[in-house]
Amino acid sequence: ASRSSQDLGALFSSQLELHYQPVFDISRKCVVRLEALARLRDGDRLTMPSNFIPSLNQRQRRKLFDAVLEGVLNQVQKWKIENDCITSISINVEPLTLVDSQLPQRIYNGLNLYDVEPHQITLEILEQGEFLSQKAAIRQLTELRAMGIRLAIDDLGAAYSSLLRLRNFPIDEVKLDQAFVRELSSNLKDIAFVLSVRELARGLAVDLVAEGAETPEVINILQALGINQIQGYGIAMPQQPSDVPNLLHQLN
Ligand code: G
Ligand code: G
Ligand code: MN
Ligand code: NA
Repeated sequence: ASRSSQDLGALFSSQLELHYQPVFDISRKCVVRLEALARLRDGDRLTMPSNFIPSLNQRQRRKLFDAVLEGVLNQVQKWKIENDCITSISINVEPLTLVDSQLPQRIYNGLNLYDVEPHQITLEILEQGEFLSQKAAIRQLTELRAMGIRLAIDDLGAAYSSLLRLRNFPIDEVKLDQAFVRELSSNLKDIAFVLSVRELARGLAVDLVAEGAETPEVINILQALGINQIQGYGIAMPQQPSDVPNLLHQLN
């Protein structure tokens, strides 16, 4: 696909750029996933999601998702990442965008067009925004998962609904919110939360990722607590696509 296919021209005057942050498996010592994070590029200036997503309407958010999906599929096809540790690229999706009735078909078409396997895409369900109907959400998620798409609950613990989502949604992965991880080396309370969520994830047989690991101390504590999948600035910052192969080389 050309650069212009990733252009949200009608939406923004700037180009959509995707940066990628790894999830590192500390016991296998390799990167298991990459999370795509949207930015807008205007010359030397990068605009972060918190500075452009809130002002988008629902139609525009759907367009953003389509553009991110296409960018990711294009990148997966291009990288042809040759190792068996990375299995999937993660895309952030808001509840209202996720339940759009045409979404499964749009993803299906994209996968076919780029010759990418469904399990190579993980959808991270964001805490921002509520599902209007739990029933409709579960129906949609069940359809996506039946297609082979991986599903994750993002920012677990950051909002009131997340335990119910964990209980009711068909998911493959849960990401413990940064709030429980960042101060792990100084706040003993957080150890209780991490251990409890570890047991919860084990009992439900879902992958658990700790987000927001910023220091070697926190990474060591997570490892000692039996948390293997770790994401955060202490592992790696989000990277430009051109830096990803080098990063994988360093981490793997
Ligand atoms: O990129 P940054 O690390 O600043 O992310 C800030 C927030 O924006 C996070 O909550 C992240 O999930 C969200 N975000 C990043 N990329 C996307 C995207 O493509 N779509 C949506 N809806 N949110 C995104
Ligand atoms: O909501 P979500 O988990 O998708 O948010 C991802 C956001 O968190 C991105 O903006 C990313 O840059 C940021 N992030 C990733 N790792 C760290 C970290 O270790 N510390 C902090 N403060 N932010 C992080
Ligand atoms: Mn996320
Ligand atoms: Na998150």
